[in-house]
Amino acid sequence: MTYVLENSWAPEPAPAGTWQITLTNLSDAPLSDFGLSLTSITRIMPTHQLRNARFHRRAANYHEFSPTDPTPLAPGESWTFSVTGLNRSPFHRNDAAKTAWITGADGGVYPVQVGDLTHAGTIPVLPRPRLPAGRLTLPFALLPWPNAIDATAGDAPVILHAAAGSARDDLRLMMSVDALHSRLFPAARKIFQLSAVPGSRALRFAEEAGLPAEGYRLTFDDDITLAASSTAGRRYGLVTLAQMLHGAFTDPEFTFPRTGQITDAPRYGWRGCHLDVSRHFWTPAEVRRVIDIMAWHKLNLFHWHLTDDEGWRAEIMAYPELTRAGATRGAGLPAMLPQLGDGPETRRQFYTQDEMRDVVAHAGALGIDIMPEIETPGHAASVLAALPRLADPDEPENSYYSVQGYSNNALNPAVPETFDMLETVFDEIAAIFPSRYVHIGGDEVAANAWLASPLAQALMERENLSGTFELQSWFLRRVKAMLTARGKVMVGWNEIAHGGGVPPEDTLLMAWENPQVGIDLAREGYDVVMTPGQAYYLDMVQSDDWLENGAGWAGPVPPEKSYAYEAEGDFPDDLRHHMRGVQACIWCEHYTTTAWFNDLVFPRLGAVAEAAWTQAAFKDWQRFARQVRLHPTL
Ligand code: TNX
Repeated sequence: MTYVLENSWAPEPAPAGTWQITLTNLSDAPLSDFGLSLTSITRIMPTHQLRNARFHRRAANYHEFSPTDPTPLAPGESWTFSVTGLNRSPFHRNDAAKTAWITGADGGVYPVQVGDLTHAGTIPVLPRPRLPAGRLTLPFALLPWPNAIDATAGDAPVILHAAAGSARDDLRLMMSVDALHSRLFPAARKIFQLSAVPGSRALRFAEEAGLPAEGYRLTFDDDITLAASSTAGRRYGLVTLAQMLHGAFTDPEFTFPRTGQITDAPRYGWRGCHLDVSRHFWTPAEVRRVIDIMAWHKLNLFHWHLTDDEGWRAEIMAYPELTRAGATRGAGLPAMLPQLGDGPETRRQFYTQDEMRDVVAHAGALGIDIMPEIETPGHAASVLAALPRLADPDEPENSYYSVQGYSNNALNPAVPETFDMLETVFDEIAAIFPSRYVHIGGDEVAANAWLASPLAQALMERENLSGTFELQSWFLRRVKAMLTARGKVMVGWNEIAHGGGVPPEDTLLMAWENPQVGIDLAREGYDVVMTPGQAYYLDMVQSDDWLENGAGWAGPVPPEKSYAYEAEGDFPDDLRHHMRGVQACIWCEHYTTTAWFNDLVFPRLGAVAEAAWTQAAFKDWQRFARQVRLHPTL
């Protein structure tokens, strides 16, 4: 690496301060006639002021500059420039340049090593430890904590074998949980056996119709009996056993019960986890591991955020452009430029339909439903880059911007092919995903979207619609009809209710902007899943210290805050039946590596999982802190 970029930020002048960037030439040759490209989530606005550099273009996070001074940069020399007129103040070290590269006069592209954003004039505070040492209430490894447990501690760790005469379905289920455990902890000893071995205890399966659908009862005696009324309940009972055995084998403070009982069932039916694969692509193997981790946490719904401005990741046979151009980012490409920590290289990243089917089967075998998300009408820059004919040709460029800095990024309701494309996409998606639920996005359409589109204007006049959100509601009602025709429930982000919304029957909205929004939606008659950024967005920073990674708009969200949050808390009694459950969201603008994934997702995913399963009265932060460190990471 022979070029280095360092950047710092100072708060003056208000409102968003000054960003200073220094490029140093550590190579042996002078650098002349070059351009600098960088990706940065803090962006420069059209009205910026630059010193010592020329600005060439910006597309969302992607920026291009060059020096105003044509004198070559000699070996060892630096070029410093500064800019004011930023979209907002950065809060943390990863809020500005994430990646950079130089384009030389010869057309060659050269990597640049990028330092953390520093805060001019202050010494950063190191983030504090996120978890206390914690303490055990009972010596059993269990997370989420069961809703009733009364058991005595055993001494030597045991493994379990299936009682003679067990049904083949039960044996299969037992082996599938054993395999899950082995995938999550490849170095750990196996926990379940089909046949007895010295020292093993027998596990008996019993059918008990009176137990709740996802519930189970474990009775510990010389033998162990697992009673349930469904496969789901039996699987959760097996995961409970697996967790306790794993803990007993790996941490001397844990044992396995000798006698007693666990009677358990989840607090909420919707126990979700979302993953954004658009901003940062996760391979099918990584997605399967996320699903394995969910199964270990007794979560049951995987929300696969397959499309967004930054990339369309689902192969659609009838529209190959969507993954040809719409899944490809790279320097110099006409459709989509590098973003959010990309280098200059071209990367085309998407899931084939077979890969998606494999993931669906993998999740299904673990009792996890997969809800696909196809973002409409906003967050659709990748669709419009792939299919430019879906834009109104007479809508001026840059006529509106999304919060993420994309211009003209919403599907246009007045372009008839928009609906043909969606019909086709939903047909293919419905053939891959058996879930009753399809998420259609609906968030963050710019407040002035479509207002400069003559086609949209004409439609609004014809339909007597006023403003962006009435047009959005008109659009979403048509989308809802498409889903109803396919037997699907329409799921969306809370803004779906804007401008008149859609009929609440068979609609489920996710309250993300803040908890109150969820209550307001319930009052309007919508069923809601609570996923407020202030507690359950796992991309939020975990303290306000400069050296944290993550987003700041709803933060900071330390693990204790995620844990303590009670989604039901402020719901009036008469609206509580609309609250279907809770969900963690893993947005990936800041997730440039697996290490960052682990740093941001854990232990907060465990906190959401415990809120989803365990009744409020049995939550205990200190116990959680002690338990959660036994859980797997990516
Ligand atoms: C808001 S949540 C968004 C996402 C971002 C997220 C970052 C939502 C429905 N829209 O597009 O990734 O904030 O925290």
